[in-house]
Amino acid sequence: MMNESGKWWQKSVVYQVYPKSFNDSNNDGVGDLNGITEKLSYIKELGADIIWLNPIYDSPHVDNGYDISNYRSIDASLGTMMDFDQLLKRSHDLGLKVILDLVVNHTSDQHPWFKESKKSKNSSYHDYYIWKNPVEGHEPNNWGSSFGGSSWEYVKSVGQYYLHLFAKQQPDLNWENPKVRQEVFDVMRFWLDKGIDGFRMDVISLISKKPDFPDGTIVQKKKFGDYYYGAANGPRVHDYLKEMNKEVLSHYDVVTVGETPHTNVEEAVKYVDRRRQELDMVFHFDHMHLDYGEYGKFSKNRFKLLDLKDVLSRWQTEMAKHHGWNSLYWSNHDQARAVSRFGNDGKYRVSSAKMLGTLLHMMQGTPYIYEGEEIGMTNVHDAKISDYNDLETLDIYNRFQNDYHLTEEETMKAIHMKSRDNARTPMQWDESKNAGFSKADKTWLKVNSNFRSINVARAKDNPDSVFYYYQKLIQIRHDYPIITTGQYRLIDANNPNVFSYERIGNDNTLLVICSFAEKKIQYKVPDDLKKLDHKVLISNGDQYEWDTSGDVVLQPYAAVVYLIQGKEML
Ligand code: TEU
Repeated sequence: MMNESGKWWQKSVVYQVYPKSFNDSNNDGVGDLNGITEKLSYIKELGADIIWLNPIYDSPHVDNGYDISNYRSIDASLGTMMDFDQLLKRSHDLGLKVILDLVVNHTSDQHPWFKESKKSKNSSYHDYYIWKNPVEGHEPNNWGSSFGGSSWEYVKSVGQYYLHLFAKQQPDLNWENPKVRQEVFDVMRFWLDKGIDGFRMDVISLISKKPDFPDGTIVQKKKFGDYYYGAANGPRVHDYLKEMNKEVLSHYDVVTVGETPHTNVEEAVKYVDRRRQELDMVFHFDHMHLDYGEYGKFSKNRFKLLDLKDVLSRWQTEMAKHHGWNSLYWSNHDQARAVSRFGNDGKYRVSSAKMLGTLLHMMQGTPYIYEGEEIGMTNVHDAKISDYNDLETLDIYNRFQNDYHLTEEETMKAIHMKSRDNARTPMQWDESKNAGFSKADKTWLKVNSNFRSINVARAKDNPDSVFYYYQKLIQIRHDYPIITTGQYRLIDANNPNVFSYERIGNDNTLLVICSFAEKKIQYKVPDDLKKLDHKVLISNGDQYEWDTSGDVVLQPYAAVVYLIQGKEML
C-alpha cells in the first residue's frame, strides 16, 4: 500500500475538454476558449480537479490541432492569448488546475521550422526533421502512416523523403538533433512559466526511431508495414525524457501524462517508475485493443469481459509493484463513446454509464472523464459519411470501399461504432438549437440527434442522472483515501458477468461489484467478507443487501461499492 499523503495529482480527477466541441461563445459554430471559461463552474460543480485541454495552438487543423504551426500562439478560431490567460486565471481562482496537450513528435508542415527545413539540404533547419534518401528510387522503408498511405513523402526540390507517422501535413521532428530538444524544452517553459499545471504528451512513445528504420510487418489487410517496431519505445526515448525532466519538469510542481501507443505494462513502467524521474503517468491502449479485429480498430467486435478484467487488473498490479501510477480512462477524443462501446447505449444507458464510472473510479490511479461521459453521451448512430470531419474516418471509408470492397452498410456500421467523431460531436448542454452549444446556423460537426433526451440541463433536473452519480463518485474519491491508496485485488476472476475487486487498506476494505449482464444475476460475496460490518458507499440501483450466505441479487448493469470494516491487510 502506498503512503497516504501522495501527490496532488494522485488524488485528483481529470476532466478532458475538446475545445472545438465544448462551448461556442461567439457563435461561429466552433467551440472556443471563452466558451470553456463560461463553463468552468460546471466542471467545478462536477467536482473534477484538473482540466486537460486538447491542442489550442495555431494550426491549419488538418488533424484538429494536432498539426501545430506555432507553439506559442492560440489558434484564432479558439480565441486569443488574453482569453487563455483569463481561462487559466479563472480556473485557478476556482481551484481547478489546467494541463495542455504537448504535441512534439511532429509539427504541422506549415510550421516555419518545416518550411525552412524543406528549402534545401543545407538549410540550418533541415535536420529538425527526419529526411532520408530514396532507396533504389523508392521510399526508405515500408512504413504506412496512421491516416493512410506511406509514411514517407518525397520532396523533389530536396531529393529526399521526410517521415510522417501521421498525415503528410504532420512531419516528424528529429529528436536526435539536440537543437530540436532545446526548442521543445523552451516551448514547455513558455507555458509552464505562464502557470499551467502540466502536460499531456501526444504519442510520446514514438519520438525515438530505431536508427536503421527497419521495415514493419504488414498486418490486418493493410498495404503498408507497421511502424511501431521501428518507432515505439525506441532506443533513446528514455534518455530524452530524463533530459526533459531534468531540464524542465523537475523545476515545476506539475503533472505529466504521456500518451504511449504500442506500450505494454512492462515497457510502461519504464516511463513512470517514479525513481526513474521521467513521467508521472501514461495512457496505454491495452483495453482499447480488446475489440480490434481483422480491420484493426474499425472492426465490429465487442470486447470480452474476461479479457477486460485481465488487462485492467494487470495494469493495477504491475503499476503498484513497480512504483508507477495508472491513468484510468474509458474514452477520449480518439475513441468511441464509453457507454456505446463498453456498456449499452439503449435500454440500459443510464445504469451502464454509472456502472462503467464506478468500475473505473474505484481503481487505483487518476481517472480521466471525457466531456459528455458524465451525462452518458453516446455514439452517433445515424450519420452519413458526408457528416464526418475526421481524417482517420475518411481514410477508413475509402479503404473499406476501394481496397477491401466492403458494402456501404458494413463500412458505415464500423464507422458508427468506432469513428473518432463519435466523441467529437458538440457537447449537449440543453434541448435548444444545437444542443445549446452554439447559436450558429451550422456547427463544425453535427450535434448528435439524441440531444433532446441526453443533455446537461436534463441531467441536472434529475437526481438519478449519470451527472449526479459521477459527482458522487468524485466526492467519495476525495473523501476516502483508500480509493487512492488501497491495494487492488481482483476477485472472482472467472465470473463471465461480473467484474469485482477489492481495495484493501489498513483497517478497512472496499468491495466493488460491477455487473455487465443484461439480466438479473446472483452474486456471492467472498466468504472472508460476508460476515463483516459493511455499508454501501454508492450504488446505481438497489442497496444490494446480501443474505446470510453472502448472496446478493444484481440488477442489469448493477454497480455497488461497499466499505467493509475490519478486514486485515494481506
Ligand atoms: O493519437 C495517437 C494515436 O496513437 C492515434 O493513432 C490514435 O490511436 C488514433 O487516433 C486511434 O484511432 C494522438 C492524438 O490523440 C490524435 O488525436 C492525433 O490524431 C494523433 O496523436 C496525431 O497527433
